[in-house]
Amino acid sequence: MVSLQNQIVLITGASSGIGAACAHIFAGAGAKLILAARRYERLQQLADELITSYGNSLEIHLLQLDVRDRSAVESAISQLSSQWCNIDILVNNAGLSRGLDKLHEGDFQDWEEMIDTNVKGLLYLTRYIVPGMVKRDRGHVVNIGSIAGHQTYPGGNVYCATKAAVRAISEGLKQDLLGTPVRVTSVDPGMVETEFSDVRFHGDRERAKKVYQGLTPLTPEDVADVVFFCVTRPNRMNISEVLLVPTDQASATLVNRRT
Ligand code: NDP
Ligand code: 8X3
Repeated sequence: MVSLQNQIVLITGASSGIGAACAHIFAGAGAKLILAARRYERLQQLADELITSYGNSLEIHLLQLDVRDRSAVESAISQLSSQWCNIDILVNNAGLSRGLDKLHEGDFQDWEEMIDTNVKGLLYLTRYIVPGMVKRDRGHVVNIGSIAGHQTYPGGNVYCATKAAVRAISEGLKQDLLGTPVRVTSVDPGMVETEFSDVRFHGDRERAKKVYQGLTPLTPEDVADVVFFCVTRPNRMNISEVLLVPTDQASATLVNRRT
């Protein structure tokens, strides 16, 4: 098992859900954390929680960053100090869905937001960080994909397309890094209860709650556990793709609701 002690881990979308759960599990393993998101005060709250739980020796660097802004990503990465710039693990987690409209009735702004965040943002982080990994002969990129990248569901159209793109990008990156020790993993969850559905439905909490009604979804910690498992395997081993779903979910459209 690879030790994460003192490894530098950058997590995008750390202000909530799966990203925040990843921050917890990596902090518990002694990693140094670069936590990125747009909501800086949420990152500060998380950092306080982590220090309370894991102690003052925990090293954390916060980045207020919109992954859609290529020049902001470039300057955030290029301006990291020597203490922080040698990133060992990149968790490309920032992402969102917007709406569940039929494609022919879809909202252009929703489409742009999903494509710019889930695809282009992930590409920007990867493009600015992976060259350093190749140079240092070490590194691991974990992309948070989705079951939506494997199966399209009604109204999922553009969100599913972005996650199918993430899957293709992970596969392509692995191919392009062949011959280097840098590893690439796509962790693809089914339903996880986070702020995801609140964001999808633009803050309509009642509608968001119904998504998980009568079934037991995954928790963000379940996903973080899988990410942790993947990055701590021996260096000879690359877990390329993991699809994890709740026991109550058989496919993107087939779930077991008890009510
Ligand atoms: P949350 O809404 O709880 O978290 C999403 C995170 O992404 C937030 O921290 C948010 O931070 C960040 N984010 C969104 N847009 C941007 C941006 N432009 N720049 C920087 N950060 C951004 O949802 P989840 O934890 O569920 O989602 C995490 C990932 O998991 C996403 O990629 C999602 O697609 C994927 N996923 C989720 C599933 C689920 O059922 N929940 C299932 C499968 C995959 P902030 O707003 O502060 O910027
Ligand atoms: C999130 C899971 O099925 O709601 O990627 O799209 S799903």
